[in-house]
Amino acid sequence: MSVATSSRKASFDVVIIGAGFTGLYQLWSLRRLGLRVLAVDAASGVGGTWYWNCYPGARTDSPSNIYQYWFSDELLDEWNWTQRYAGQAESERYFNHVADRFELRKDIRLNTRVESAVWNEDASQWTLTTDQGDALEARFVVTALGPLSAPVVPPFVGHESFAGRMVHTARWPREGIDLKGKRVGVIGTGATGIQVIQSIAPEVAHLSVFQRTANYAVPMSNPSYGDAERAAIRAKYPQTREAIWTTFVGFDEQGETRPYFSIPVEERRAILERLWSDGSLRIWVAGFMEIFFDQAASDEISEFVREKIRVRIRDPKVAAKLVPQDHGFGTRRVPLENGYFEAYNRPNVDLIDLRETPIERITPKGILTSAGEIELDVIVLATGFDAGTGGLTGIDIRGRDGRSLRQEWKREVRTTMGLQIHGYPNLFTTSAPYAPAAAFCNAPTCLQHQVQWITDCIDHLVKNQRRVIEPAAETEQKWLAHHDELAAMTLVAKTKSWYTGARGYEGFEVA
Ligand code: N01
Repeated sequence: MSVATSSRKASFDVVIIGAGFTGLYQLWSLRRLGLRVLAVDAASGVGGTWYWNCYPGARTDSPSNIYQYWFSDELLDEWNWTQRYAGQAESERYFNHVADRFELRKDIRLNTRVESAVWNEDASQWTLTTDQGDALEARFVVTALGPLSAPVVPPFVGHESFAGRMVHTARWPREGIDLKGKRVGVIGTGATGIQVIQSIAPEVAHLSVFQRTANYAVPMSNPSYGDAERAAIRAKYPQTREAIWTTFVGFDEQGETRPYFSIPVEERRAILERLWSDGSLRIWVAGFMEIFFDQAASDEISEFVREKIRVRIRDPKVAAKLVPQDHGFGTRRVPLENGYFEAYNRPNVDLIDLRETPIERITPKGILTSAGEIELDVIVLATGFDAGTGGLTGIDIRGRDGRSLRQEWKREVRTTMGLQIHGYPNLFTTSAPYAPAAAFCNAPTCLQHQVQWITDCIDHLVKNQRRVIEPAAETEQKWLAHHDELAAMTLVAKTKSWYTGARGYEGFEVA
């Protein structure tokens, strides 16, 4: 059944917040059940992450053959990926194609930001209000906000005084910014900062990189695909489709099963070399599981990666700053790179180590560190996201008895398997904290898994005429205890990163 999408007050079975990877698939899935579904998105186009993150060099680092939907054989047959790792524009085209191909647009309202969602106990339904003045009633709400959708702007003193241009990578203007001949500062060296730095270094007059934590990164091998490569990849789709649901983190290859230290040292080294030369994330997620659990194995593998990085940087003093020493390889999100470390061999690129010379303030002319002022025309904030929580707390969500998710999560973030929250009936969340694989996964695999679970659950409720579903407080407590028990065994939990919610500063603004 189609729905009118123009009225200000309207009723639906399900409202989905977000029209990115998850939202589009959720819409397709729920519509097939015959439900009245609307997806709402603040952006002016579909694609979520791939709509917003149009900064220079933005690209996936899961291969295109597993960074896609599996629900339609026709889609798999007709969409032609042009590279192993798709760039932002190609990914965005894919989501637009999906929206058109499956006629999803008629049930999507763009340029519409959900501001609040209030549970009405008597009517057993949600009312959502938007910045366009809509009042949308829905029996179920699914949040498809993405884990990394609320950009964080650190509270630098003097922020407002900068006379040049300051831009967060996730709010990059779609018309682009001409950086040619400019003095540019990039703050942040996560996956995003790395992609920006390696892309703009050759074109800017001068690039100052402000690094707080050095990151490991693996060189990307990104061959173009022609018909022959695509045919070979398609021929393997049945196995790939099978594999992604059963591997450790939703990639298409399982790691080494023998214990790390049971393998002779030369053979260990040969395996690491083979994984490294694949030019992918295999060395991280399809190598040795011990990097996540065993300090001695982590030390050895981390040193292997450090050696690989060190030799690429000419100045040993710069190399010493770029080689991570404070955490093990793979305990934070590992990015792929293309010439990132070589960028620091260029005469127009400087590395500013913020651990030695912290930022004191932003000035009208640039950035003042404890070593002096660096004059800049453009400041790029590659400072990441309020991961997992930011999308949800950006909406004023009121559950049973008027409880506020924003307030509750200030005290403690809680979910049941990342899919529901006690006190918020009929609210389903995706890419939320405490899902079995919310962040530590090839996102498309785990998000499709979550969508399928939510679809089955709603189908079950509707077919069995059950109006409300909500996890019990004890169930949630048990789940959190179980999650924490497992997480505590890992080196990931002992490392500061967006995985563990660490931001390194108290206050911040969500852009
Ligand atoms: O964000 P981040 P991101 N002063 O949080 C620094 C996905 N992604 O946007 O590490 C100075 O990783 C911060 O320093 P520190 C991917 O999952 C995927 O880069 O906290 N610096 C860090 O260097 C990725 O992991 C792709 O000490 C400050 C950086 O900013 C996730 O998105 C591409 C600071 C933030 O790094 C997030 O990546 C891009 C401050 N006050 C992103 N505050 C691909 O698929 C923060 N920083 C390839």
